[in-house]
Amino acid sequence: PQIRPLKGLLVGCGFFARNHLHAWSETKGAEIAAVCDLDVERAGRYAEEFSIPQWHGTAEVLASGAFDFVDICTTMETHEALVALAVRHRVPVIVQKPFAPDIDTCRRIVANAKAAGVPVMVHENFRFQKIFRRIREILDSGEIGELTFGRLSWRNAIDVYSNQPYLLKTERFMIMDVGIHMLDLARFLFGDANAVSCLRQSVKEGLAGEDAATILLRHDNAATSIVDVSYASHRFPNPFPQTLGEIEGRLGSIQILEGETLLVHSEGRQRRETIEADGRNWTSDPWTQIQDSVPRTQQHFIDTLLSGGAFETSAEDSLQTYALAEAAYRSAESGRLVTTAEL
Ligand code: NAD
Ligand code: 89Y
Repeated sequence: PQIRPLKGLLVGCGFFARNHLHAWSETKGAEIAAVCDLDVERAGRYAEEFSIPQWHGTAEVLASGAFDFVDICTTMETHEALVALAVRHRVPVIVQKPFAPDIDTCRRIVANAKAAGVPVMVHENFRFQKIFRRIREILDSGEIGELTFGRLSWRNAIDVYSNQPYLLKTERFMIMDVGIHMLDLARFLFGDANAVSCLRQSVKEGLAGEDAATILLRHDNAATSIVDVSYASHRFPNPFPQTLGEIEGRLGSIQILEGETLLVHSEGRQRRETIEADGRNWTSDPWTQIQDSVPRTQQHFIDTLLSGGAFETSAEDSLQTYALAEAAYRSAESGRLVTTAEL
């Protein structure tokens, strides 16, 4: 039987929402029935561009009962109130990273949603990049054995400030903006971590927060990983938005190289694998690798909502990723190793 698509409200018609709207138009089992933004003209422009029948100047329309889910694509300081609004009206939520400005707020959001039984997923799309799905497959095959060490490195100098000017004024900037993606990847690849050491740097002048950070993680399985992120690294050509690095196991290793290339070392040999872009007509370089991950993230949300299973990056699971970011800030402030048990 034909099941009607779930109807969604998209909240926040800013820079990144354009990728969400393109992705929703190809997500099976869902459609966006309305968009909203505090700037209602902005909402109207996106509604027109994406042929969405309704637009509004507030998310209060969630009270109408017309929506099966809400996609929150606003910056972190708005998430607690918006998720609470959705929870009040029993509407399942997918909400962009970073989850909230600090871990206590994340915990309140999770407790509130859990008490009401409303599903909430954090839109954490980097683990849905094809390259990390392929790495996960290689790790699951056992080819490189039990993991011992890894490094995930995001260093570039894109002018992030033109598209996302709010980052200039964000005190918890780089660890929240890209560090959180890397910490989620570290958990996706190596499993949970329990202790963090971190140094933060403000390289560009005039920023409210850090634009670079180096984070050392101790994982539960005794593996060590390093996450390093920077928006002040001048490389030509610019490697944005690639996450580079290496993963070492007892039987082999994987290098993550430029050009979405994996160099897999095992059984005394090396093998090269190159990941191809999906080839969507709405993606464009250099953003393709990120854009291609958005439909997969949203499809996971809808499929899991329909099946009643657990989201990979449920709000509750994301508390563990967030704890690593929170511990990173506390380590940078105190100059010592911080365990997640202390938080
Ligand atoms: P933006 O500032 O360009 O857009 C946010 C929009 O939300 C604005 O138009 C604003 O008016 C609107 N808004 C704010 N509060 C609202 C409310 N209560 N109700 C309705 N509308 C409201 O921000 P952006 O750059 O699009 O980023 C949004 C989020 O997406 C951020 O958390 C950012 O970190 C994240 N992001 C994620 C990725 C990724 O790859 N996952 C990439 C870029 C941005
Ligand atoms: O904000 C960042 C993110 O989350 O992904 C890419 C980005 O938009 C710029 O680096």
